[in-house]
Amino acid sequence: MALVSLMEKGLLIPVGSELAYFNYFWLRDNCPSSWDAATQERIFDILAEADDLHADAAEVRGNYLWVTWQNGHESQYDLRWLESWHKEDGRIDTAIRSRQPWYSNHYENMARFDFETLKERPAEVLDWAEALLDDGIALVKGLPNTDQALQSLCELLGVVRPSYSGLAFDVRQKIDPVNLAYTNKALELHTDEAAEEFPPGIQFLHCRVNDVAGGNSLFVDAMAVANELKKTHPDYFKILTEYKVPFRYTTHSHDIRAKQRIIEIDQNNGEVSGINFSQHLADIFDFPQHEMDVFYPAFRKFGQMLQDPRFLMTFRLNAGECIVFDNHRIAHGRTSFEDGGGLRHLRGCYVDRGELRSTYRVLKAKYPAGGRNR
Ligand SMILES: O=C(O)CCC(=O)C(=O)O
Ligand SMILES: [Fe+2]
Repeated sequence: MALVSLMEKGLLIPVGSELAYFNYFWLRDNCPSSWDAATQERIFDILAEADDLHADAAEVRGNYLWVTWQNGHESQYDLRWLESWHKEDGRIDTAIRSRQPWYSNHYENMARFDFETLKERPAEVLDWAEALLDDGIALVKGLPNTDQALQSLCELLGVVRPSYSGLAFDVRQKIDPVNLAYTNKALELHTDEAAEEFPPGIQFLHCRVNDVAGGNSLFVDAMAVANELKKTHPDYFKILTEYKVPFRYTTHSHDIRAKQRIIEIDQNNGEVSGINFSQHLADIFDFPQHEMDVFYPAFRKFGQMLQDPRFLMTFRLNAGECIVFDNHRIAHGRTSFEDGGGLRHLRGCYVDRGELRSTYRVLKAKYPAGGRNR
């Protein structure tokens, strides 16, 4: 029989060919009886336990570790469950996937979905969510020319999150525009709302009308660009992952400010998860002047690489299409369009990436094979 050794703050138990250590607070906190069956929330209070919480006895019986605590409570732990935590893969997250870089020729291969099918088939929503996790971008077709269509599409992924532009924003030429998007001017590659404390995650741009000459859409996989920068200029890459850069958005009634890293790293797997980039909204950099000597070359190089035709996907967004993309990972922009030559109207919304991942986990558990082969 496997021998369990009781130590001062935890116990040692053989797991395969190793001795695994488990802390007493952790074990007691995660006794199977700690969880409410209906809500799956913890109903046990570790704060109320003794400071010197320890097991009085512990032994392996069959496939379980039995622990008797000093107050008489008994816990049973599945040995396979303990082993997975010992190997540090106890909580599998299906939403942590490997991002696939893409380049200028991605338009043909971009994942495409149909609005009506998405509404009818949750497994198709899973594929859509997977494309957003892996590629950071997907095109949805067949949206009617209504505000509700966009709202309904967003709600298939999660709750619409407001931003300083409200619950949704209409991109069209306006009299007295508060930002460049509401003119016919070109929009440099950018990520939206870097001036917000938490810039929005998934962006939806529903093309309602597009009759103008010009106004083509620009998209770049900034992860692919940042990965390239890491290879060619590792020092620049490091600088852009460390410095926190001020962004600012002002209107008659706003003065929104936040500091962001230009390149963001996914703490789960070390991948580049996104960027914050907008020359329109970058505030006056406030580092000591000598640090500008190192910051500007890195910032300029990365910005120039974003514009490299190798990475730039350009296409025309048509009425009834909605481009959906990770606002952190994918930089976007548009070319200028002719003034007075027709109408161009896009309506935008955001859903946070946490909602996307949640939807993905739930659907992946229900439809492991997805809706079709991607
Ligand atoms: O007009 C477009 O195609 C994009 C608009 C945009 O990027 C924005 O409103 O931030
Ligand atoms: Fe934008």
